[in-house]
Amino acid sequence: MAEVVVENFIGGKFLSTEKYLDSYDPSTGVVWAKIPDSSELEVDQAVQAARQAFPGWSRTSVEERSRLMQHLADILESQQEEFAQAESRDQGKPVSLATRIDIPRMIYNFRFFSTVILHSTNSSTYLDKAEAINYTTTAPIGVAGLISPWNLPLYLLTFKIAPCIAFGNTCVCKPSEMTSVTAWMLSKAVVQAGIPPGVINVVFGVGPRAGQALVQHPHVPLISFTGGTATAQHIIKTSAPHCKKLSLELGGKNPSVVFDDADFENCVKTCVRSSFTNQGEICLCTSRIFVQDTIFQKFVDRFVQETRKLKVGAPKESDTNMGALISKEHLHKVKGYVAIAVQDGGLLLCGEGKESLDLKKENENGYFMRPTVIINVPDDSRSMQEEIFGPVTCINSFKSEEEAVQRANNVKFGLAACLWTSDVSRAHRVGHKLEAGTVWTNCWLVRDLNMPFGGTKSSGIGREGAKYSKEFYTEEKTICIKI
Ligand code: TXE
Repeated sequence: MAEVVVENFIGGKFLSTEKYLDSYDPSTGVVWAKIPDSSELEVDQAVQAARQAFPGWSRTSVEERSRLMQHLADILESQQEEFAQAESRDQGKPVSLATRIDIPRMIYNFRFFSTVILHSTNSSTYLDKAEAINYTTTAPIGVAGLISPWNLPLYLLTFKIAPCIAFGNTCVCKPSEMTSVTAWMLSKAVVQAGIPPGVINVVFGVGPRAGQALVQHPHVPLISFTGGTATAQHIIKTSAPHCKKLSLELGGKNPSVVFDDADFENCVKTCVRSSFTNQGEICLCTSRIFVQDTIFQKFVDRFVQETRKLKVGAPKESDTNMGALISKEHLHKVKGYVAIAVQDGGLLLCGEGKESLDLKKENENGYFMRPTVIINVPDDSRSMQEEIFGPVTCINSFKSEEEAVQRANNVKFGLAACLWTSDVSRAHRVGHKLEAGTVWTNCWLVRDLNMPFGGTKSSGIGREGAKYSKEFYTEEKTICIKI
């Protein structure tokens, strides 16, 4: 019997559906929630509710929108513990990680964008020869379709909802069917905060049905999507007839480039964290490490030593470093990439196939694997080219800076990269050459929402963050007046 039965949130009301999906607790393999299996009917109901709410919401003052978002953040802050527990049950991540990262970031997303709109300005110019002034106005666009993935469920969904409603749009959200419970909990907080009915709507279900209905709905002019590149390609194709505005935040195959003048201990520990946080299920995680040959063996030895210290087990235990992967199918996919890396010539040093798991009885049917380190995998191996999206890192050595840059860039992705050196000139020089939307130097996952966030190449289209979200979630117009 499922502990939780999720309902669609449409026009401020919680509505049941005829059909439901099972949602599993990844740490036990047991069904813990039932999720609505919505069709285009429910999606259309949600779009109509969002359309009805749009005129009122778009005319609401920025001060009032900001106040309501801050009030929502206050309510979420008072419920952090419940959200962290539910996020962990849904996604398999350690409760400690949800408590430290996911839930505070959800709250920060609302607080940050609620203040951005209070200081937003537009541009103007004066043409002296024509004796004319030009100025721009920005207006919200309408109903946004917000489609989010399972790895950071609330972190990424609210990174869409917050700017969307802050700039005066309304939205229909479609969270991943594998992690829907906390979006339903968020909906209850939205009601408590007094955000008008229809401003935020949440429809649950599988991508090809509910998600697809949103992508193809004629009255949803913009789609913000985070997920796999293959799905994004399908969304581009099927939304094309409506010329929709798209923001696509996709996968990565992120390199870390380590020179022999790096701050060694900090570098090793941060590379372990960037490889295995959230079971490696973050688009910004490191999955390829290139180490200068002069320190390669020293680095590998320390990296494996630190990796072996990670505790894999029950997400609710405070000393758990790595929880369960999202699903049985995903665990199988990730293990498949380990086999490919070894078949292609890589040397397995620790993790899957090397060390056994030490799980409690209740977790024996969970989707766990040990963090895995493989060295000397050829660059053209599928495990070095494709996004694994799990706790697997491949480490290779390089001789020259040119070789490191060429190999780090030798993938179709370009989301993020890390660079480790104490040489300031090299930090700038190599940072400019790495093909990535974000390059972290001597750090990882330091995020400033004022700065553009998004990938190059097959890692996505568009940028999100303060002014960049304003560009996506509003339409700019130029008014020219003859003096
Ligand atoms: O993504 P999907 P998944 C990558 C990662 C992962 C792969 C697949 O490599 O292994 O994507 O993950 C909805 N029309 N990332 O399965 O399938 C779906 O219901 C409309 C990187 O989670 O793309 C879910 O809500 N919507 C990424 C969302 O799209 C559709 C984070 C993502 O599902 C749809 C997650 C359709 N036809 C995965 N099909 C990152 N950059 O963080 C599916 N969906």
